[in-house]
Amino acid sequence: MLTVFSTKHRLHHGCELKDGAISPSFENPQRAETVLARVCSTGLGEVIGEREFDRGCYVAAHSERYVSFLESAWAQWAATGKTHDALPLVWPVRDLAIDQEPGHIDGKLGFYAMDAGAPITAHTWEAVRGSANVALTAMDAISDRGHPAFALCRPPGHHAAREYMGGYCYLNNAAIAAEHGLRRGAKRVAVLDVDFHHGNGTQNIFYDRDEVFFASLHGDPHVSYPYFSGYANEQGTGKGMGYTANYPLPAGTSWGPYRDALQDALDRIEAFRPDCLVVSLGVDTFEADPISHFRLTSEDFLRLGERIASVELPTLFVMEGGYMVDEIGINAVNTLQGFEQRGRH
Ligand code: SP5
Ligand code: ZN
Repeated sequence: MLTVFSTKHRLHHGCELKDGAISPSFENPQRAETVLARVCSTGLGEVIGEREFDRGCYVAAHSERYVSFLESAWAQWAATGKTHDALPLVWPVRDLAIDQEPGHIDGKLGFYAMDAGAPITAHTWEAVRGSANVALTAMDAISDRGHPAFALCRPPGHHAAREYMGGYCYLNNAAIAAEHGLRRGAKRVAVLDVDFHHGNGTQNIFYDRDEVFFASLHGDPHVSYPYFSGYANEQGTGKGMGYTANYPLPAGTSWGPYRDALQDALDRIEAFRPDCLVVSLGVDTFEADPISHFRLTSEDFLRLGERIASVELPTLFVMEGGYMVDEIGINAVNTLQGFEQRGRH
């Protein structure tokens, strides 16, 4: 399988607010390096760098003013004399003004963020653009050749919505790739999100659309981040009604019940008859993940890949979460190898 990787991810490493304190983010550069090392040591296939893409490719999934904010946020923050990571501290919830973009950078950060888990540092935008370009390059490979590909994205993307960042995510790499697939001629694209956390950003971007079917398996939002989305009754709106499927699962979920939900999602994807499949591949469903609560083993990721292959679609895997750095490479590449083994039979 072809892997696309950008060295630009190394430019981004920041802090997050957790457990009442600011500390280094679980989402760190070592994650992508460990996955790359495993791709190479297992001989998964060729590794190529990312190509450049127009800003219009990002604006296909995000608003113009949000992309402008991401481009200029660090400069505006630094202009106030600050040198540490930019994080938001106030949010426009419920009856506060959500239609008026503030001028001050502190207001802008809250306006364009869902949490204090997506720090902006001096070179964050370069890394974020590199990550989106990785996903776009990999989607081109699928559109050109119909072969599967692995976009080794970092930072991840699935919490990023049309107009806000959060949960380590800025641009939604999977959504940007799906939009690119549609522009390249696909009539319908399915997105399957297997990260432990609900793919709220991807859901938001495609909620009213019927040419993208979105399915997500994740920790029940009643007890798991991001808490405010991912319930089973979220099924889409307008002509998008019925084109979003959520599978909230209890803490402690292991392969058996996970597999049953996965099979239901895959059956629905097949019924949708998409031209290609984008998989938001988070491996934070692993039993030893430090911030998540499922119990998949490294072996289970082989079976996950096999099941995904069973729908026999041109497939783009996009790296999302996974924070047990020692095993992230094994678990991500096990999924890809499971997929390829099934494809050979
Ligand atoms: C892409 C992705 O997987 N984003 C996940 C963002 C999760 N952010 C909230 C993490 C909450 C961590 N709380 C547990 C701290 C352990 N001491
Ligand atoms: Zn996650």
